[in-house]
Amino acid sequence: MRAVPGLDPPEYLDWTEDPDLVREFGATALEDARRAPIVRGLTEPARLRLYEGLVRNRSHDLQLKRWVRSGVLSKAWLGPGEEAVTVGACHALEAGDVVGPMIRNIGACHERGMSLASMFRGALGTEDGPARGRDLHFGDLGQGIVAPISMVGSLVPVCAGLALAFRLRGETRVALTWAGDGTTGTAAFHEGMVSAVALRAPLIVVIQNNRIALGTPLAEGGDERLAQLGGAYGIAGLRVDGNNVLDVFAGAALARREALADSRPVFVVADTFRMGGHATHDEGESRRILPADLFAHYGRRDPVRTYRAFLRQGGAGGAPVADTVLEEIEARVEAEVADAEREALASQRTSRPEPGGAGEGVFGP
Ligand SMILES: Cc1ncc(C[n+]2csc(CCOP(=O)(O)OP(=O)(O)O)c2C)c(N)n1
Ligand SMILES: [Mg+2]
Repeated sequence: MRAVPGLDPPEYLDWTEDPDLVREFGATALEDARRAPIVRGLTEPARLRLYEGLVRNRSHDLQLKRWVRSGVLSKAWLGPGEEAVTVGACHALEAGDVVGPMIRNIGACHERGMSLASMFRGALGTEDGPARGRDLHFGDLGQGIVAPISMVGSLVPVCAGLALAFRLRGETRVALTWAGDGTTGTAAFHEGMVSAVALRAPLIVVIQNNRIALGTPLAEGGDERLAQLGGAYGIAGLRVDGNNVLDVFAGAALARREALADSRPVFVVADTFRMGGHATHDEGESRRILPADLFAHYGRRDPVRTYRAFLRQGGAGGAPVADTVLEEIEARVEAEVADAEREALASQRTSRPEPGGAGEGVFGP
């Protein structure tokens, strides 16, 4: 897909295909004996849907950033470089499963059924948006998408409760949520995990280790601590390459199987990197406090472009995909974003929330 000067990180603007990294991508996807058959079993349409999801997630974020640059929005929370952690996990779920995305996982909304137009309306806070302009954290319970909760960690007990309800009703459903490296230190995360283990809830928690929490870099040894977190709760913890959408997909699919078979929570620990700031306001700070070689390392492993190169080459049970097929996907998503942008901007003009209705549809005294 096209890189956009001024919006994409410099590493993506300079990105060139590295045959060794494309080979590494395929090898990683087949490294684990239990995950390899899941990867090999992916049909071509399913592989292409994963690519489309990555392009949609990246394009969504670029549109929000465009709006920040042009003054339509004051700020946006984006996830450049982390898209595979969201898209791979969502595609491993079945209809009826529930997701609880955090700010870095907004792609879960479109990959689980919300339209980009609705999401853009949510970002612009319009009355006809998913939260009716009350909150920028939106979801759609009708489609199994719990809205993010600002207080990090709080989605873990909420999703544990949903998963418990599925088990008690004898339903074959799981709840999946994401928790950042920083979030694993909260009481809510711990309380949610202890409850899920004790009550045998089929909950998947994707530990999204992007090596930073706001402006606090991961402490030395943090990677290993997170990889072994499952031991603290006596549950399985699969470790996946968070920049490899096939590995995340297979890890999450396996986690789903195990969570349901054994009625218990499972961790999927995804190693990745935040190529931007916590939000659009502090991108410069990230560059100052994190080592440049981390940006270089993960920049070369852009989850969207590396997967595209892998698809073109073929491998892991898939035939080479023609450029025209990939270009057609990119053009389709580009048109989807342009239409959604137009619709949401029209809503911004015609569907502003009335101040007098601010108390409607919200909990409060
Ligand atoms: C309970 C709580 N404490 C502090 C904050 C402020 N805060 C928002 S995001 C964030 C960092 C979270 O880091 P991490 O879990 O690694 O997620 P990331 O932003 O890296 O995806 C913090 C401290 C919050 N929202 N909730
Ligand atoms: Mg983090």
